[in-house]
Amino acid sequence: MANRILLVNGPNLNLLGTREPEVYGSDTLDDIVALTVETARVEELQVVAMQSNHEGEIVDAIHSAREDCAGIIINAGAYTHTSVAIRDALKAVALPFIEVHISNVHAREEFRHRSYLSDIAECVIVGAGIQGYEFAVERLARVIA
Ligand code: CA2
Repeated sequence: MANRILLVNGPNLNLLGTREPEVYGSDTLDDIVALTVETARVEELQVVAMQSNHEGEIVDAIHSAREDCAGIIINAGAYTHTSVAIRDALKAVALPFIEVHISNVHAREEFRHRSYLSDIAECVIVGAGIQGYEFAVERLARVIA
């Protein structure tokens, strides 16, 4: 459907707001979903939000988006740096997607500098905190218009 987008949050992002506030801030996953839904509402878009700690569930959600979504916003968490399966799923459904990271992964450990998703993403937003999800909705709205 042209006015629906999938929001994917990957492993451990359900713990946001409970630990490591110096890295990820004090906002929770619920805050991220609320911000994304509200930003999308202004753009006349609906959000299907999912979070999973399991790679295969994320792959399944991406496959499902092919039926009823026009684009995807994904913070794949640590799977960003490891998952050929999530990359292949995103490539297979061929929907425009935006990769978001709350922290500036490039200012962190070397292993976080590599992304299996970035080169096939429509755009990549890192280090803007949860505002990155707001930017992502605004950008995706333009891309799928
Ligand atoms: O900066 C991001 O958004 C990340 O995708 C977050 C992932 C990390 O593996 C990526 O390299 C960058 C990790 C999310 C873990 O979140 C936690 C929240 C509270 C306590 C512990 C972890």
